[in-house]
Amino acid sequence: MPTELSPIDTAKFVAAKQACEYVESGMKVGLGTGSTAAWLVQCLGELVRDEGLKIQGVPTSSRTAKLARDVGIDVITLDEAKWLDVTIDGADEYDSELCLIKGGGGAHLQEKVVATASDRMIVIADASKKVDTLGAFPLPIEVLQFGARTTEELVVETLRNMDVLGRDVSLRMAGDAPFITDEGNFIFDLHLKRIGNPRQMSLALNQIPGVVENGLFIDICDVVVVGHASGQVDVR
Ligand code: ABF
Repeated sequence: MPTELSPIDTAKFVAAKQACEYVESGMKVGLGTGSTAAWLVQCLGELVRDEGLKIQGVPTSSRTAKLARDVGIDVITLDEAKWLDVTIDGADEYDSELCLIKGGGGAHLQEKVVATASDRMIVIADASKKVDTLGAFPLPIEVLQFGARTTEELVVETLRNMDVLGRDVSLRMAGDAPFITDEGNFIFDLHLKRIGNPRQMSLALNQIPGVVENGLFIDICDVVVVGHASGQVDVR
């Protein structure tokens, strides 16, 4: 383990390290985005360099692609891979049914495409990501720039009919300008506080034409590897 890690980084690191157990030589591996996934990419890079692990990695963002190349992982596109053995990624929240909120890092569209094209999705997280009910973390939705204000109106209208506690919608910013995803889209963050029915919410949002994809992952995650500041790891 790297020396002098903060408690939160210790938790993320041990989860990432443990998740490397799901990776074997010859596999095509989806590489997530975010600070926990960055530890995973570092750990896999070490295995490639020091232990002769041979994998092909499909990154879920331009950030992860750069990091993976920097640590010596053979990077290919999803179209080159076609199908993956496993994807390992972080999450913003997970519940007891392994439903997730993702997209705090702005990459949930590629993350969902890659995870859905994988035999297994392993989430790596520190213990703070576990919730009884999803929704305290704002739910990101990626939307087309074209007609974004109209899409926002339709989202607000849709939320009126849903089982949620909050209904605020905000355009994600990067400084003074809107945040732009790798696909050239905007992100709205939905401050819902509590999502009573994540499945219904996901379907309703994705029916709005300007919505490209929402950050709810339902029936996609197979395992959550939870790291603790003590160095202990649980698998759920
Ligand atoms: C990605 O990174 C995202 O989907 C999620 O938003 C975020 C988790 O970040 P971190 O690992 O930094 O907490 O997995």
